[in-house]
Amino acid sequence: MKTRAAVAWEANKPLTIETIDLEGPKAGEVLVEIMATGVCHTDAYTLSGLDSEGKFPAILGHEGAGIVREVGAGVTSVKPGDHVIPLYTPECRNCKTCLSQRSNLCTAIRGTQGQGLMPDSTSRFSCSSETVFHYMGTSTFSNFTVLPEIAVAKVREDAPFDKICYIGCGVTTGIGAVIHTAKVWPGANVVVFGLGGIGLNVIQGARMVGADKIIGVDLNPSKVAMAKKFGMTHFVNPDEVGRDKVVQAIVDLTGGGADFSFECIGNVHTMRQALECCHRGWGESIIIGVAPSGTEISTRPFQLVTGRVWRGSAFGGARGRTDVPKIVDWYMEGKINIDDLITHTMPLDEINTAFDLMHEGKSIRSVVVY
Ligand code: NAD
Ligand code: AHE
Ligand code: ZN
Repeated sequence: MKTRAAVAWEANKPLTIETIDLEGPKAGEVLVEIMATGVCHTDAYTLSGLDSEGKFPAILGHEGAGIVREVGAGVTSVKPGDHVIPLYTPECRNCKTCLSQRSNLCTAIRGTQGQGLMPDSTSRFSCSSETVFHYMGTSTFSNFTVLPEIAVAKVREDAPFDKICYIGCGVTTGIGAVIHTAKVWPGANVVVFGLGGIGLNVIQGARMVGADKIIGVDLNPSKVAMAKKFGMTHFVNPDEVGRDKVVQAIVDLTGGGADFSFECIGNVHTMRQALECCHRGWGESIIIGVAPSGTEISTRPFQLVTGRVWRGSAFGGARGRTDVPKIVDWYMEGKINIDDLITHTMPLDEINTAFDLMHEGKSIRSVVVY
């Protein structure tokens, strides 16, 4: 079939809207009509050329919601008409990792996904006979996309696509990192580096679990009002306190250091600060931000010897097919706020504006509605 998609032909070039060819679903796969997709900083990261797995030409996008239109042979868990959220972290429930119940990082299709291909090592997308690669197994910047059955979460049908698409990455990543990865306890002091589409969901998650102080760190003071609305109690602007004094400012604010910190920027310098502002003996720092390939984190080993813990979180530690429908329910029950974080909505033709707004620090989340 033909479908409209925003194609990334090469790094650092605007996406162009094309009519492309899409092959139908093979065994174990489903065809999904994407109704809406968010634009996450990770899409911009890959478009920047700094992602070691970035392949071009590709159809980016990993924060979508849509409707199953066709299923391939053997598909049993969804049917045409079902509403779904694509999962860049699938849940096969059969691999060593899924069976371990210790991690959400399902390995069933991770190898081909990182190569921009479907599990049979081919692409379903092409444009004028040229292969176009998939991205994160989802490619939600295409109106229609093909996904493995294990990479869709079936969700309730009364939930609005233009809001729940954000659960496909940012909402789940931020709230999940608090509840699944860090297991933040009531009364904990929490620090959030980066008050963007992810960090604000960490703040919302921290407030949900009853954190005490929730300290935000960002260079952009225009993020403060929204962060306060979601639960931030204190703000640290590195340009005001001095970039080399951020750790001390947080240690002072928390009476010794944070119980938990979350790095939601993707910068190895702030990752170090996030670790070092944690409380001696037990403070845990969770890396969420994706740093450019080739960069490395560093700290004095003494920081770890004295009890600080460095951890990471992908997709908030959430098991997609199990946890995503529950987060949709939380939204529909008014337990979490998504609407206020979606600051911009646009048609596919204007998708490059979403990247511009992100780089200019003017948006939290932009959502493309097909
Ligand atoms: P965003 O652009 O919306 O927000 C980033 C924020 O960081 C902005 O508010 C910006 O002002 C702030 N910032 C930038 N440099 C800073 C600095 N040096 N000091 C303080 N603040 C600074 O991005 P986002 O969509 O929230 O994504 C954040 C990061 O999380 C990205 O690296 C993204 O790739 C990553 N991410 C990871 C996962 C995961 O599963 N681990 C999921 C989604 C996104
Ligand atoms: N290809 C990148 C990896 C980027 C990365 O870490 N991605 C996160 C999700 S970001 C969503 O916005 C993730 O899920 N990681 C686990 C995994 O298996 O990729 C690079 O830098 O090489
Ligand atoms: Zn993302």
